[in-house]
Amino acid sequence: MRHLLATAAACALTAVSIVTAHAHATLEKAEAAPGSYKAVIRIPHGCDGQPTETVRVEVPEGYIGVKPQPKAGWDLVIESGDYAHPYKLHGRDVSAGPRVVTWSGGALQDAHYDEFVLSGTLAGVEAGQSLFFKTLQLCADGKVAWDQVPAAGQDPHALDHPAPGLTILAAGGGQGGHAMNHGAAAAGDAVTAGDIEIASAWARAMLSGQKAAGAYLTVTNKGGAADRLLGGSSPAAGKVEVHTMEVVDDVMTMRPVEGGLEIPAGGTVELKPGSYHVMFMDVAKPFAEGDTVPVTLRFEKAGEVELSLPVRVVKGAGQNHGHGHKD
Ligand SMILES: [Cu+2]
Repeated sequence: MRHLLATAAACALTAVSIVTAHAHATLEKAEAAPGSYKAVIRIPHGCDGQPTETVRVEVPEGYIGVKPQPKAGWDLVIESGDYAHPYKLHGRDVSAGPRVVTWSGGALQDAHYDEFVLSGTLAGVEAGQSLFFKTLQLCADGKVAWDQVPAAGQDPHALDHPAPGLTILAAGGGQGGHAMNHGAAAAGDAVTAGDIEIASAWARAMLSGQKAAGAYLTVTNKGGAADRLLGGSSPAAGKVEVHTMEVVDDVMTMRPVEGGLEIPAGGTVELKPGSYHVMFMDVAKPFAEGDTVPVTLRFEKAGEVELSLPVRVVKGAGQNHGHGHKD
């Protein structure tokens, strides 16, 4: 009897220590729609029993205009740098901001718990995408790095030291998101390059066997001189061209726009079904709803602009999207 009790107690202790060792640094709210987001990073323990003296968080691409919350007893350092591409934030172009935030000089005991808070905006992100907040804890003579990012299809629970992860929800689908574009549905934020702004970009879902698909977007030229959309390229297609659509001899015909599509100074050109469009040709794998298609568009003056296009099904159309190309 006495022996049994002792064994049970030992098992209970072992179970407790395993649970402690496996408590990861995590985000309080692991799902959010584009827009305002408060990242609360929870630090559950120190480094092998030692108190945590520094917490360093890498700000993921797509989380912009970040402001860290100061903590009493901790020094706060913000390292800023360029974003991978410019974003729109409250109507302004933003191309750089905080990339790394470090709280240091504290003493968070191993037995204690604390939270480190960032406030910012999720921009240029799409539903289903994951953002990872790589987090480093430094102690007197040790560290814990929460910096592992799951490979495609890998379960993050299989990782020893996963980076705190955030999954993006559909725009407007969650409470607290206020970043809906007017009429742009979930097409993401506008992307800018020089004087050119691109919004509401998407690609049409394809039927199996189709080799070509249209993509649509709104291009605004905020500059004082006309620019031209010349063409583009995509790893998903053999060729990307700018097309016009017109009726010739009662047949709807598409053809490349010669010399590129002019975007007048101060003007907006809408590429839409039945009109101008970007054509993906020689597509190996038909675009399916839920995919995103990367494309680089080329402008005469603004240069190259990288976009990732959500794929959408057009209701009641599709069948009639015969392709009258005359190559
Ligand atoms: Cu076309």
